[in-house]
Amino acid sequence: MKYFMTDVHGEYKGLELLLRYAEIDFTSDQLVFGGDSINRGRQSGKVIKRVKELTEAYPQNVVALIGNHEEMMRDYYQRGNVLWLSHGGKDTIRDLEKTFPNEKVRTEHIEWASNLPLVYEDDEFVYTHAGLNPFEPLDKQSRDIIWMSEFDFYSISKEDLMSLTQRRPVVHGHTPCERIYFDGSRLNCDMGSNTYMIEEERGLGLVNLTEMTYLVYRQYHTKIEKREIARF
Ligand SMILES: [Mn+2]
Repeated sequence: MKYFMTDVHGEYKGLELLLRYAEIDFTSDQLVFGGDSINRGRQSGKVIKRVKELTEAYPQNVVALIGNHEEMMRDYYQRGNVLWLSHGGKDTIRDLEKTFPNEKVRTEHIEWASNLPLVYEDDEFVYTHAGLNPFEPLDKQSRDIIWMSEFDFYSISKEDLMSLTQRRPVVHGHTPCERIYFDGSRLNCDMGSNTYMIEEERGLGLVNLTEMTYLVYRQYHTKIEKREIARF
């Protein structure tokens, strides 16, 4: 089975419950994280720790990508750009200090999360945080793609996108959506974890790309629902 999870945004409890509920076998199943593990939620440190552990324990089957929130953290530590502090960074710094009291261990985790790749591909799908530029080769995409708005990404013609990916659909997150739809070339899997203004609407999705179904953890009710991915 191939799984995808994105925009966890510090929702450690939901992450754990979904992984357990899905009974993922990390020795044979594949799991890709689409970035934005941190900020907004309370447990960014634990999410980074868990995702890092999984990628190191199962390097063939678990992959993590960078999102714009990790990019803001990267820009803060590498260049002193304070944008991150007003997007949840202040709380995340406190949480990282709590989760990793040892400074060396903390720095290791920050550097790991700051240096994740922009794109991952397998024989069926291409994975990225927010979008792709159809006019740059997949292995030479600019860092801007992790900020791409849903409007810009979905303005790209299906033909241009499919010619870039050699007919593989693009699996991504970044912009919260209420339901996961597959338009034949794109699949947005961000369900608004710790992001939607209305708490009842906040969800974290675990997408099964092999079955084209997904589990959604509703944060407010702390319960999991299973759904089919809609196609149009
Ligand atoms: Mn996000």
